Amino acid sequence: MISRIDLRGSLPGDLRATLPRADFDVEAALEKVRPICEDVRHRGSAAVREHTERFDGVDLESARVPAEAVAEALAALDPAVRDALEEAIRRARLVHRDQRRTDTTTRVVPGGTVTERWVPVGRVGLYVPGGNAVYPSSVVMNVVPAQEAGVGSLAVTSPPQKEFGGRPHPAILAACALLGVDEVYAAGGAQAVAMFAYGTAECPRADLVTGPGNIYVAAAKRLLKGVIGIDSEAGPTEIAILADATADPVHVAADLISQAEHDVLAAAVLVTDSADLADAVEAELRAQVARTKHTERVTAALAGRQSGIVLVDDVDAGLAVVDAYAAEHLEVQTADAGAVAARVRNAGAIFVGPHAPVSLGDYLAGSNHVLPTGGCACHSSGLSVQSFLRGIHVVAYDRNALANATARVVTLAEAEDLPAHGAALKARFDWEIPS
Ligand code: HSO
Ligand code: ZN
Repeated sequence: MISRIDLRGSLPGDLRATLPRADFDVEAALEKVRPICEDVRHRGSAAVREHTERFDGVDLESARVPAEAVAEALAALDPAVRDALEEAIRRARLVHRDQRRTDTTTRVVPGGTVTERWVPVGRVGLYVPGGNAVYPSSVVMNVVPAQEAGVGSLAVTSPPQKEFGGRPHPAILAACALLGVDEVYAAGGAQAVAMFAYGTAECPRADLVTGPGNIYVAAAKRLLKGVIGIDSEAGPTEIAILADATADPVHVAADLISQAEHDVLAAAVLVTDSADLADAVEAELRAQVARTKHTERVTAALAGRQSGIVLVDDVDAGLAVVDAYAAEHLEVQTADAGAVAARVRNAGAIFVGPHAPVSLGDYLAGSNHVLPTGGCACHSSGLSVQSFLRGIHVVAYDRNALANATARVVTLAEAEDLPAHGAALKARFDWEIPS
């Protein structure tokens, strides 16, 4: 059902290579998406339409979802789902509002200042996946930070669904309407990313594209990065749980299954110093997997090479393992979980103690669920207000301050054999300019 990796004794030198990870070969998908992106670049909407027909099986005269259809989806939304989404939005806004940055001005020398001015990206394209599940919660997680950052122009795209007349799932449209977003497109895969990157007759180009997607979306992001800004490539979801003998195996198993439910490539990793807990969790997995709705998908994810139970000597060794793994989501279910969690260096998000399962964060904790996967948590953060801002340095020096800097600038410019750099300063003070 789930493999075991026994790291008791001593930890291997290259810990990261020992740990399970999904086969998510973005590089291999690049060649497939390249012609699609090129086609959208040259033929715009007509290319988006053709690739949509080819991959999603629907022929759409226009990828743009009419604004009335977005509003109608909200009117038809189940009131309980509406209530839950509204509360998710409210909590996410609280957290993301607090992330807003204020400009800072540093007086470097008398008469010389550098201000860091935080400016929102002008236009953002937000990708909401289709696939195995429907993700109105991902609409919330993308739109809320963008709005709190002050992004002026927001467009959402999501793959068209045959059973909904070629539009994205109504719950996605309804979530857009709840958030006040009425520019929505029915496009998925590489063609949607290219649509944002190059712009088409019906969709103006965007400066940045964010949001998770499948391997083709990740490949298109890698290919078009530079033409358009990206958040991260986002691979299959991951949960790691660092647990000791105090953890409840019923909870641990349920949480592993909760993320395994996303995808056959989803990763569920338990790191523990308790062989008894490992046994109890395995027994629980067997029992709970049999009862869960998406049994096949979950079984495949748990049995995949990306999942496993890692046995370690103690919590310290467990911390070394979870840091090397750098999970998208890390739960800490140990004695004194807060103190243990505080020592973690690498994770997309950390869930502390018995009452903070990842599913809470997926929907309602207020935290963001668009997080770095595939070990990228050792260098990247999840989506936040910061993802939608640029810090612009504004340099203001008066004549005196510049005069005082000139000799050193000239020295450094000459050291780099770039004398015209120095000359630009000298010209302001009638110093001799070399010919
Ligand atoms: N666990 C996913 C997000 C999600 N879960 C959406 C349910 N809906 C990646 O963080
Ligand atoms: Zn999830």
